Amino acid sequence: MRLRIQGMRNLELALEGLKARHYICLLAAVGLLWQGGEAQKRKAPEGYTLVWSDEFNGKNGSLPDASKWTYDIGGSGWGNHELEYYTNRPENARIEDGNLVITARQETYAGPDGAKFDYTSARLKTQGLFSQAYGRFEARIKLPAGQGMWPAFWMLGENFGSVGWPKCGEIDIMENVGKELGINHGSLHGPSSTNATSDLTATITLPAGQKLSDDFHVYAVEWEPGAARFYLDSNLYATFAAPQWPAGGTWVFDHRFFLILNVAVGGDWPGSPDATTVFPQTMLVDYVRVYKRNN
Ligand SMILES: [Ca+2]
Repeated sequence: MRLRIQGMRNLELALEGLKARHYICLLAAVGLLWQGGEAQKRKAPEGYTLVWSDEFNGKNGSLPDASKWTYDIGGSGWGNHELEYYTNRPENARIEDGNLVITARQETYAGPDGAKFDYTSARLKTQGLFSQAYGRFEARIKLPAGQGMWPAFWMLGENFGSVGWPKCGEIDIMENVGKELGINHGSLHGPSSTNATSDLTATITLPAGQKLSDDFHVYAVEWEPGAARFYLDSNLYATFAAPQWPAGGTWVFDHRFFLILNVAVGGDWPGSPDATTVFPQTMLVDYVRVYKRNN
């Protein structure tokens, strides 16, 4: 902000007697100044170097960057009896005011086989476009709210297509069920010889009844060989290490993972929306940034 005010004063002073060409040059210079401020805000956490990001700063109404994101499309229930049909329409995922906006809508929507759904939403992923083993993965997100909402920022092993779930591994950086307005869940899921999955999971609750849907928060995991640390903003709330992994399970967190952002509606965990649920609901994502640890 300081840079911008300085820039505006310089602009006013310099405007007197300048021709349009000079004015445009000056605007470009102010732009550079302001970008400098943005770059400073984007400074990597200590010990890390930024390797991939999407700031979602494209034109209002535009689709997410196709070089970075692809979609899961359909209404299979996604293994959890979810109620939504995921589309790649701008009505369900678009850029608005510097954010990716994923919108869960209540509407009648027919899939290609004619099956009808009561809700639509979107599920974006970097599968086939970007994946990484280890590092810091973070997103600044303002959550939707309400019974039946199930927003998530998470990752699956890149080998999902060949070995399937849960052998590929799952890292959940942000998961929230809309009836728990102030609670974020961070989890690791893997295969098990004795149960359906092997898991470690933890929660962090905002103080004083605050809601995750009231404001943006930074959800992050710092992942390295044999360990993953989970953060909400600057609060470290869980450290999961390979030696803690449940008996019968396998630590499957030593290969590349890709990113997923979605808002599910309904399903086994959150339960269905009810009369209290307000539609549409939006998840706003200001940015997703991935860092590598400096060694
Ligand atoms: Ca942004």
